[in-house]
Amino acid sequence: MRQTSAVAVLTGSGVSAESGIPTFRGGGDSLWKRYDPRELATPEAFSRDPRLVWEWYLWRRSLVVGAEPNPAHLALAEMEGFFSSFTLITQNVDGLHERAGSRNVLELHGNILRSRCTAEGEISEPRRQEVPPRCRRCGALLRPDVVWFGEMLPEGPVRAAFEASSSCGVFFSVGTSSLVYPAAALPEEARASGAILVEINPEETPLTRRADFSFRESASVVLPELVKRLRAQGDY
Ligand code: BV8
Repeated sequence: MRQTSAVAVLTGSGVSAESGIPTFRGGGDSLWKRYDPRELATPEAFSRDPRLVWEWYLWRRSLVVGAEPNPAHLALAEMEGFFSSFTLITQNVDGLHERAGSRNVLELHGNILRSRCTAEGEISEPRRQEVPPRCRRCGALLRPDVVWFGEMLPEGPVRAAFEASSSCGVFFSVGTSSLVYPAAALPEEARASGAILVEINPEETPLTRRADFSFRESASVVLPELVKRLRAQGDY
């Protein structure tokens, strides 16, 4: 870490797990264990049953609103100040990195707290409390401003994420099962460009055998410890 000036970090839902937000594949004790997120987070599910999809997102929004950033989020926000180039790329839609103080955040999959008009494509607000909500400007259905399976990711954040991955000295993959593309291609991009690849995950993933270091531990333990050592040794 002391030899590099550029760090990139990819986070997944495991980073928010300790803020009380269930991960996708962990199942957890979530009310929606009977539904597979990969079934609900799709345009097909939304056109088939917008009310059901909105009930799922409104429930998840209530978890996000009630959640606080945990030590992993806070450590990443502090680490940003240690390097001249630090890019935080997240698959998460909960906005907890920004709430923890991270500034250079790339939201690859959008943000669950924003709604978008399905007719105009713009960010909008509901005209009144109804499910599914409708656009206050034109009355069309609103949708959560997130990227569903089968949808393209936002071009700007994706380009910036690949640029950061291919130009960093150290790349961290934290709290992600490394299954969802194109996000899961970023660690490979970093490695192919000569970066040191570090994984932090209590479980093994398809990335584990490709990583230079893989900590079989939770993010809220490893990241604060890493920041503490960097602060102690560095002239940060
Ligand atoms: C795309 C927003 C181009 C919504 C999400 C067939 C048809 C169409 C597409 C595909 C297809 N086959 C494959 C694809 C591509 C597809 C894909 O990758 N599918 C996978 C399942 C195989 N990708 C897409 O569709 C993407 N778009 O490719 O467009 C295209 C277009 C048309 C046709 C073809 C291609 C869009 C992907 C974005 C989907 N939206 N979220 C919402 O949130 O509701 S993805 C969703 O999964 C979340 O963003 C989540 O972050 C992400 C990845 O999951 P993880 O974050 O890794 O979470 P997970 O639960 O899996 O793992 C948690 C990990 O944390 C675990 O490993 C656990 O051990 C660890 N953990 C737990 N506790 C801790 C911890 N780690 C550290 N500390 C802890 N305390």
